[in-house]
Amino acid sequence: DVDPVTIKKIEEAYVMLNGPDGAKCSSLLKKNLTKDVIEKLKTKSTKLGANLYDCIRSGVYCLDALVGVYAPDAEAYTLFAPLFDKIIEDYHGLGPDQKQPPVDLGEGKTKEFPPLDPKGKYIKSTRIRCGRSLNGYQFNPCLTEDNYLEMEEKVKKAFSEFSDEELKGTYYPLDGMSKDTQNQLIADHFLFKEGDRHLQYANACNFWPKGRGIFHNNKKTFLIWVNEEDHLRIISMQEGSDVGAVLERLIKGVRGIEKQVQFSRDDRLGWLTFCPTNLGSTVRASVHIALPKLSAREDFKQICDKLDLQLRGIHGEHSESEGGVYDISNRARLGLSEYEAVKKMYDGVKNLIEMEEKET
Ligand code: ADP
Ligand code: CIR
Repeated sequence: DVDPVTIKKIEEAYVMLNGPDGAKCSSLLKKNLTKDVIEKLKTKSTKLGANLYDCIRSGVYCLDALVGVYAPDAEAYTLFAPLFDKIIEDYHGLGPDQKQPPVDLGEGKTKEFPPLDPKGKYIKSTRIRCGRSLNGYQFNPCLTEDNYLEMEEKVKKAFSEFSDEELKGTYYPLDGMSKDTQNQLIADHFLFKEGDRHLQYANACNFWPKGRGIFHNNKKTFLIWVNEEDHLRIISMQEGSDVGAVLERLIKGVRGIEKQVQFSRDDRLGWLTFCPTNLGSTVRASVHIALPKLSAREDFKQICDKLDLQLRGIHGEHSESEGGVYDISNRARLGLSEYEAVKKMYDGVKNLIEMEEKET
């Protein structure tokens, strides 16, 4: 099924990752792409024609990847399970016999998350996002230009139907947006960055900027990214540390859009996303936070790891901290509900603040 040139590229990827060129690579792809996995999977392809090389291409080119794989289509998660399941287990801790629990967005429970830092000493802002894939459409590498344009039309229509005042807003297509506007939105943490290498090497940026864009309300507290890494990224964010308020708005948004559009869900993997790290609840709840004493400790990253928290830089994934401000979020998204994912971040960050206050 798979042509010999591609099979050779898969075999060469193994040699490269495990040779001198791959010495500095510590991705989950490198760890889990064993000879045995390659033998099992190298000749397989999905109904849409996606093969193992399509799944690993990003991690082969981006040796700084943490993970290094993407699913070109939904079938890839099952067809290439010997690779994806290992990576999913390493990243989320979801074992082969475990599955995503039912949806629990936290409705009626947002009062459990009062402001984490009421005096505003540490936390600058709070953001919760989730991802969704439109039913009937594949992931980025398998989408045509027409698919992108159709999907954009569908979701634009859905956005125009929001009835809640807080959610109402405007859709801004990337195609035709001035560079200044785009750069300002990126700098202010509202819009996805341009030219992500990991996505480009995954063939996820075809026909860019066609069909891509951002919807947001006036206050920029409710935003939706269209056709970047996932079909939709639904985002609620605001200054300060009121996690409950941010979650409340996200729930309203998710419920609002669900009335209009159907999303792809898998019984075991939950909401389907392009990257295996986002499966399940798809929730990344984060704060921008400065913890000067704690973050000066050599074991700061290990402290966060132990609390199942992920550290990112100030401009998101693969960026650096600036002025001592970090992006700290829940790490796992699969195997726990949306509510539990937010709670992981909430309890973990609460813990970090207590530790900061005890440091001398
Ligand atoms: P994602 O969260 O969608 O996985 P990124 O890590 O690239 O993607 O972050 C996207 C943008 O969201 C970046 O500009 C990042 O700085 C911003 N961001 C993340 N968390 C917060 C937060 N708590 N407050 C403000 N901006 C945030
Ligand atoms: C990587 O492997 O680094 C990128 N493909 C992004 C992976 C998801 N991000 C993450 O867990 N921080």
